[in-house]
Amino acid sequence: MAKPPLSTEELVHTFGPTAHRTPPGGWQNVGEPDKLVATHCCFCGQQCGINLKVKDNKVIGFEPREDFPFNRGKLCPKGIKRYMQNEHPDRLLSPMKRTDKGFVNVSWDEALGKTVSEIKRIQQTHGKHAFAMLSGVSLSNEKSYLVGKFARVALQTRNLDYNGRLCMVSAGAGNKKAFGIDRAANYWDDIPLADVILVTGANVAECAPITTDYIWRARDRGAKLIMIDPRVTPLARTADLHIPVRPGGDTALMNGILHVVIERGWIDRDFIENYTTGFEDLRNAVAKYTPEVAGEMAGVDPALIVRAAEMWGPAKTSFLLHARGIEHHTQGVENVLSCINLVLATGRIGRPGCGYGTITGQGNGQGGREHGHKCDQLPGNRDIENPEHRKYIAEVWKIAEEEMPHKGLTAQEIIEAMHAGEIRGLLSLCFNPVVSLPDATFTKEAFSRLEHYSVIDFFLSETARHADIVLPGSLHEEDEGTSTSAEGRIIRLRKAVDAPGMARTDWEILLDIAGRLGRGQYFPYKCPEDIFNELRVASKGGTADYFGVTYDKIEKQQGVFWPCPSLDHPGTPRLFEDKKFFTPDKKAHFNTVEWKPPAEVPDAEYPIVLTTGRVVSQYLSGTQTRRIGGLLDQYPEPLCEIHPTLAERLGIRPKDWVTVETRRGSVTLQSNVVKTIREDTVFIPYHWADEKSANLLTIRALDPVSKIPEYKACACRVRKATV
Ligand SMILES: Nc1nc2c(c(=O)[nH]1)N[C@H]1C(S)=C(S)[C@@H](COP(=O)(O)OP(=O)(O)OC[C@H]3O[C@@H](n4cnc5c(=O)[nH]c(N)nc54)[C@H](O)[C@@H]3O)O[C@H]1N2
Ligand SMILES: Nc1nc2c(c(=O)[nH]1)N[C@H]1C(S)=C(S)[C@@H](COP(=O)(O)OP(=O)(O)OC[C@H]3O[C@@H](n4cnc5c(=O)[nH]c(N)nc54)[C@H](O)[C@@H]3O)O[C@H]1N2
Ligand code: SF4
Ligand SMILES: [Mo]
Repeated sequence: MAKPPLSTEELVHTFGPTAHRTPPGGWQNVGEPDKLVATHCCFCGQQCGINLKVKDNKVIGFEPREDFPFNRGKLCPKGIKRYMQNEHPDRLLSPMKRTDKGFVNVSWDEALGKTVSEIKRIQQTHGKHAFAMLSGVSLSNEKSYLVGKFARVALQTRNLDYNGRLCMVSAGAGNKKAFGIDRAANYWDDIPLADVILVTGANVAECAPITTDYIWRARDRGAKLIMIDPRVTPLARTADLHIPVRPGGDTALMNGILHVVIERGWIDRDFIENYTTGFEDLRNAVAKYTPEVAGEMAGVDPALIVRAAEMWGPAKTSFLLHARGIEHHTQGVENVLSCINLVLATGRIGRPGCGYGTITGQGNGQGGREHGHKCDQLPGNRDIENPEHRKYIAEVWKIAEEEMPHKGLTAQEIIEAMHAGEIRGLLSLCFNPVVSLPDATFTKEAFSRLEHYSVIDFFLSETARHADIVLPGSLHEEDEGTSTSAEGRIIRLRKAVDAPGMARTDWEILLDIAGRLGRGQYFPYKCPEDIFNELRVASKGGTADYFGVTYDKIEKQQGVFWPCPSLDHPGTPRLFEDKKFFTPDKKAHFNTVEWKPPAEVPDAEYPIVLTTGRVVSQYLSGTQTRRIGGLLDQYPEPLCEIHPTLAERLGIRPKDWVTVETRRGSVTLQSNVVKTIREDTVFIPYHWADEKSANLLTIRALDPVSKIPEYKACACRVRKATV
């Protein structure tokens, strides 16, 4: 039977009259703290150091943490306000079950008993894999590792995947293909040493705010900055060169730049010959990407392509950074490879000031993609289909290798299987797919069709409204653990307070479920450090090797960069210094990539390109940041960025209400008429839910390799709204 999300009235019944709107509040900073706890921000992959002020087991404020080398006291607006969640009135304090009158509080025993009886019922009737798990990488390394093991050993399902599937997987697949390892090649201290910095598909100032400081330190030394983005983002306003690529044009653009670099003889022949493979194929392929041809494909002036090559080509040191702007595409992996090709052709990697990196997204976007959280992966970034890898991890987990499930479905494919009735039950934590997956109407239908859904969260997310059982989990500051930042630096998250009310730490909830499933003997942990110590052994010998990392070492060194294969190893801030790569032949691989248009391109009916992304004051699906008044004040509602020329043609004035329509749905919101966007493209941030959700519009088209959705390009039409 279809189960719709709970309505406003039902939520009011559960929570009282404030529940249906997002309260502007949060906890107010009052009184002197009892203690300061040195930890890190719970939001983005920069993982800034922060001191939490604690009084009477409550987080009452923060202090900048000057001692942490990455951010040295700097924070962005989200970091400053993050402490307001712990005492928030919406905080889930008790397990709940769905009734015909809304959610009612129940005991842990009842909530977990129901979850486990439904897992058993569904698996006995429809097979083990009919019960799936979805998770996320705001979780610590310990929890990411635990989730991977829990799904395979306790649930015994192959269908586990994570929200990094919407985020880091194109970069991961590209990095593994080219370098054999999935991590930024350098720590950020190399950025200020670069003479030219190329940033593509990354709104650095709003989404990786502290990285701005590293780029500006390079600028202070006279470095040149190239920004590639359909919008003139805040950092692009200070760039030497901005290339307003048409969404989806990146492979053509990068091939065009490489074409000119080769033609002018700016390649590093010695490096290419001795340390790489595949250059001749690539050279032949990019021969046709003249600036004119590439410019036409990418929708930019060919002169800009030549200019970029002239800045990048002859430089002595350089750094290339990218993020989701090039990765959220059906050609996401190839876009990444086109960037790596340029870096390799000029041989500027593995040396001071010479580097490359994808900027990770979520707090533990790096670590969370190494420990077996993905449907095809085992800890240490091992392959779940590789017999040796399976054998090694089965031994660590003390199960027979035959018991280890094989590769399962990716996140979007799990939703499709729920929609098709093949997956009938779900346990999720740390993921809000109803807001964050493309084509939200379809996602909601899929959730309505589940026979059973249990969710672990600390706020009632829009997805949790579909749940049968809600389990109150823990915030960042309520647990110990580690996380791995964009630089590949493993850091310590410290517990500041206990989880309030009946809420429990996420890992304790999973252990309880494992015990009730009769699999408790495989999860004998007393604390997160026990889990970490098993993770170290499980990762040993894998590319993401954490064996030499201990809690103590992290404290002493202000973080440890992996790979760190032994206890006396200091960690690896800069990869490839010995010009040895992690591929079987130890060489870096060029990959020939040809440009293809996005899955849906503008036509007479839907003539405009829609692209989506973020604003500085909101975070992801907004479950957390839409509850923090000070952040909401900065950007309360989603706006549609539109160029004045396009706006005028459509009869739209600043702040007019406009309706944006695609083949999936429509959204009505206010216009934000700005000259900083291409004339053929509109941009909508995606942090809002329900009728304001940008994902009502986006398309369910996936990269064939990484299975990332094409959030950054689809076709739309825009009209003035009829109010
Ligand atoms: N404030 C804030 N910070 C965040 C987050 C957040 O939600 N809010 N989320 C974190 C997470 S999980 C992530 S993944 C990162 C994301 O960080 P970013 O990837 O930097 O952010 P986005 O806004 O998704 O997209 C970046 C840029 O890509 C551009 N773009 C769109 N289409 C194309 C294209 O085809 N080619 C190119 N070259 N550019 C294009 C957009 O105009 C946009 O400016 O941010 C992290 N930090
Ligand atoms: N249109 C469009 N859509 C996008 C994107 C885009 O650019 N455009 N970006 C995509 C990207 S890059 C990403 S990363 C995804 C993110 O999408 P999601 O992962 O769905 O977004 P979050 O808001 O992080 O959802 C996490 C949920 O987990 C909860 N949570 C956070 N920390 C914890 C924890 O420690 N324990 C537990 N139990 N729960 C926790 C939060 O309260 C929230 O409800 O969105 C994607 N969706
Ligand atoms: S959101 Fe990111 S940049 Fe902002 S304070 Fe937190 S970790 Fe730092
Ligand atoms: Mo992300």
